[in-house]
Amino acid sequence: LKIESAELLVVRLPLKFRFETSFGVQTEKAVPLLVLRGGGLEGVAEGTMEAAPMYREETVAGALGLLRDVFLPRILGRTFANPEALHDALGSFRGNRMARAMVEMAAWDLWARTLNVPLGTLLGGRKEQVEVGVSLGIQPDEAATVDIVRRHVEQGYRRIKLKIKPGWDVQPVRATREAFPEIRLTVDANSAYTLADTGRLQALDEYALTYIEQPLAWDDLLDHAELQRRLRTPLCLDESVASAQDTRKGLALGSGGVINLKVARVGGHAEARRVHDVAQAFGVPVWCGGMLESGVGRAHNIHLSTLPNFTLPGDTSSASRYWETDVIHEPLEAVNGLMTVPTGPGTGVTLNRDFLPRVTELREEFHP
Ligand code: OSB
Ligand code: MG
Repeated sequence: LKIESAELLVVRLPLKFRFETSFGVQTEKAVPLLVLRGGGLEGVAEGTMEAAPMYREETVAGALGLLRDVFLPRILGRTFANPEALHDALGSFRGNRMARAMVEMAAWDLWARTLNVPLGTLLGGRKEQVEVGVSLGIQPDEAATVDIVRRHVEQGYRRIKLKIKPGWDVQPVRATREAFPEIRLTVDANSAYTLADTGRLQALDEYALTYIEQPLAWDDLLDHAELQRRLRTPLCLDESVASAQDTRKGLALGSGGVINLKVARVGGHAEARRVHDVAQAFGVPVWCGGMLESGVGRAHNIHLSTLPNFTLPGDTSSASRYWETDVIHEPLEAVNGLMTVPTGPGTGVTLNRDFLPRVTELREEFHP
């Protein structure tokens, strides 16, 4: 695994829908992409950090600075035994897992292409298709909620996740459950509640939710454990799990019964696999979360989801839901709630170099 050169891009894509969560409203996405080149091949990864540190502490600007000044200089021109060895070269740095994941995930893609195998196979996955659900933003009222749920149920999505926030929680859940008594339904609060809201969250126990995702603070496992004791519905941890160690601590404390596993949030594929394994040892299912990724990040997510303990539908819905034109050539479309895993080497997807210049706002080349 020789890293001969690198390319860093930031592209800006308009979202096809207005995505409202307890954080605020999103209508477009700045997508950082990292290309690592070696042996006539290239590996590509996507940064999932956002412009502002709302979800976790990382930002696009912070990641670009670190890649330029700290991470890329450590790996350019060097040869590594495998992607894990490359990641170890960044192993003495603290935090910034999404930024480090860009390097790690691009290295996995490059390595899988070098070995001429699909990334999922290299990671130890076996599925040819993965089950997917959909994450729906906050709607203006109950009728609009039921409407958008209906459209996605009709498209075959295997789980509906509704974003909630204090003051808009029981209402959309009750309306959706009354209209669709049988669907697999979940909610995601993106850390908008505190233990003082216990009553409001207990009210959700009536609606047979598969889980309640990240109700409490992004960095808090202890209060989630207390809340879990007060609820029948399993809690699903998202923001508050950044590593396999966090997973162990959270599950040992009883902070939840499900893990939303986002590969970039935990620092890349190797750590994601460790999170997957720790959860499995606790008898806890994982599912693959999303961050409104372009096709590059989406393809990485799909490959990771082929591991056996991904037993609940992920958030990796059809790319065409999000974008008029994606940054890759290949369509990533779910049919009847099943996403087919790309079969080519690596992620199996390739950058659309004709389209990219139209949406690129930053492009830098790096050499040893
Ligand atoms: O909490 O899972 C989340 C999007 C951006 C940031 C955080 C989250 C999300 C989503 C969307 O829920 C998932 C997707 O469709 O990619
Ligand atoms: Mg979430």
